[in-house]
Amino acid sequence: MTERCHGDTRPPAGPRARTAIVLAAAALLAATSAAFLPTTASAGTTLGASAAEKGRYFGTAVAASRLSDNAYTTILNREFNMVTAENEMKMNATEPQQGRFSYGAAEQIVNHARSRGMSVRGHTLAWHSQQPGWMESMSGSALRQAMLNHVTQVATHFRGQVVAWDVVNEAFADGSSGGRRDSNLQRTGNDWIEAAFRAADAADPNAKLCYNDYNTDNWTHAKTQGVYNMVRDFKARGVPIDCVGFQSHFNNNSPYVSNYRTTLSSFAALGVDVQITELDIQGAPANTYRSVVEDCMAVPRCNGITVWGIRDSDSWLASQTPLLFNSNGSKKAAYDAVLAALNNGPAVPTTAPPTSVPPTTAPPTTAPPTTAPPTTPPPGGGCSATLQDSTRWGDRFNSQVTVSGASNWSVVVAVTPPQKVSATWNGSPSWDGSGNVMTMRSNGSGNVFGFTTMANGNWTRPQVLSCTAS
Ligand code: 9MR
Repeated sequence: MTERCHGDTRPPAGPRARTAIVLAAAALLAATSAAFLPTTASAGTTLGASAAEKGRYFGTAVAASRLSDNAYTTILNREFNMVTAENEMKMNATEPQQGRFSYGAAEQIVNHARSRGMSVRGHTLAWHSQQPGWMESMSGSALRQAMLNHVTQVATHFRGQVVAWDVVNEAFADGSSGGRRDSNLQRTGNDWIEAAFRAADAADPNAKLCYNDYNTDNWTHAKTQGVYNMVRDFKARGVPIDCVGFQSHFNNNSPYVSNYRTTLSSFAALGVDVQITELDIQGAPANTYRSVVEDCMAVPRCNGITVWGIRDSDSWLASQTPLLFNSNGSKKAAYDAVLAALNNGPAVPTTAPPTSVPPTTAPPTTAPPTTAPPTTPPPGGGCSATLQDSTRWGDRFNSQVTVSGASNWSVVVAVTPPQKVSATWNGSPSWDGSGNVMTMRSNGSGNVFGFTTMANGNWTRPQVLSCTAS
């Protein structure tokens, strides 16, 4: 069963198709389109590669205005394999005047990310806040129509480039009511959220569609329960929802609590992926960061973590120094704790998640055996490379290649279309024009490299074509 990636056979739009597909995989949101490139990093040494090895992503919020800052992009390109536009995809940015869409800054971020093998989370299609002025003053059916048109236009524009959308952001009230927040959108009728999800589903049936909120981390809070009940209701009625985002802005007023793992697993049990979407923690205590990552790693459907900025100076709460890098770009203790928790965490088990609906396409009958016979490449200039299967998930699998006979080497590996390599580690990859033939060069990380292949319905084992000593 495949992750719904651009390039897959597109499923028919609509709740039934979505439900069947979504239930089939706890997924790395990594595979995108033909421009798909690998994550060039070493497992164990960067956040993105360490997460990828465990079937997850590690992302950050990015501001377009910072992409010209070399120190910023150096960390971004090295550490992360998922990107969220911090403000550039919000309603006021993408439709500043009604019917006039503006995508320049958002596209800068999308292009920066995708040309470097990072995936993109879209944030956000519908929200009571950061609306353009023309929308703020609207109400009733005109507002409903304008909101749905916005969702349709923006999701269509980025179709195939955004792996997950925060379709609706922050629609629940704080406090003890557990109900919806009052807003102009809410006043168009309680069904505005599901209407937005249906519009997004029709516009981009392959993107994961998420509900995203803050202060939903504590399982005992009314707001958490309110969102939970909505998601349960949506799943029961076939509203196309795939995931729930937990912003997880932790501070002294809204601290991390140990029932966070219960929250993540309880939502996941509803049949949605869960993602930590805007993580920052006041003071960045290493132990709390570690706990958050461990909680995600303990929940198979927690498939990714995004921190809300790179350096403390990039944070919306800079004075709280809540991020993983100092303002001068150096790694903080929290960074080391996060990296260790990623590396120590379990891989997503091959048996996860539970599926109560049969997949729309039959599971592969020609799956490779778990212990692969070594691949014998044609003789190269003094080295040989053997490929072994490693972890396998519902939509993708890892392979490990061991090189012998040289310390500086270059190994050519081919995957079978429509397979795509979504992440690599312990080597420097480059690609032929088709994107199906990868040349991996040693980068000082030893003689074993690995990569993740998105199956896209094809489970053929990748082939080593050659090994050349250099
Ligand atoms: O980080 C964002 C900041 O630059 C903006 O000024 C602010 C405006 O509302 O939004 C911040 O991002 C928010 C995100 O979109 C939704 N969750 C809360 C985030 C922090 O306020």
